[in-house]
Amino acid sequence: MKVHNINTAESLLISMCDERARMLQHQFAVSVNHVHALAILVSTFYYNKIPPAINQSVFADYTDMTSFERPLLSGVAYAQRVVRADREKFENQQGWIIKTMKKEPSPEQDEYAPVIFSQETISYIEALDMMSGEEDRENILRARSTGKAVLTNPFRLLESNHLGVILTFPVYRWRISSDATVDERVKATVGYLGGAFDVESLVENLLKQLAGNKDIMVNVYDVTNISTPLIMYGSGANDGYKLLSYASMLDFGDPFRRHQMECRYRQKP
Ligand code: WA2
Repeated sequence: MKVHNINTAESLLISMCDERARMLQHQFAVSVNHVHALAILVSTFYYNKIPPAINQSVFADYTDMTSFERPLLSGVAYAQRVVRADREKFENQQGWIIKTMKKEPSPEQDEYAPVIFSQETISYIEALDMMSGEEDRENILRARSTGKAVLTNPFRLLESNHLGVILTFPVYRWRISSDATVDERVKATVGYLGGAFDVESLVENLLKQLAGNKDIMVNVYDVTNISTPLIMYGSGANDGYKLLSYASMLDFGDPFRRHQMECRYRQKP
């Protein structure tokens, strides 16, 4: 790309960065909304209907047919809350034992969050206790005590090993008022509906489709802790044309976290 005026180059960079941030934020929000609806689906048709109208095969079909609604998610799953006293009964009913995220039989814990339903794209997390992974566990605890959608730090996801974040919604046994206490929320928790944002490959796909993609470098950071930004997308390498850069704000809907997109030219414009 050649422009003869640095102001033109700068306004072009700003508009390209803002456009990308807007698109990413939109696709993120759409995906989060649909996972919210899935959490309500499980509550309605698994817990509030006798006999339950959802099993693994129904969940797999439904999530497969609606995957177009969640463009940035590589898969969704439901993990049921199981307390220590109920583990044996639960395992007998399921016909399998709870495993850790390292695929070993789970040692005894106060409580577990084994996956009982999963979209086929991430079927490898079936039977895994999501509380045995640090990032997933923090999400589960924060989701159930706030009642809100929460996101993890960026980290390497299971199997794909792609950089991404996990989204978690709590599922409560009964309708819970919006001013319920943390204690009431924890007591009412029956499980967690979540999904994996495969940022590394799905954001790449999104950006590839846009004009000017070859001219600019895009990095996305979790800047919740401003002194230690965490790379979420991009190489993070400090190269490209350093004299001109721009950061667009991103809002992924978790008020506990801050994200931003940083853009610069690959070469002097
Ligand atoms: N799902 C897919 N890949 C993962 C992962 C995960 N968690 N964690 C690490 N790699 C069922 O919060 C509940 C999904 C966790 C939800």
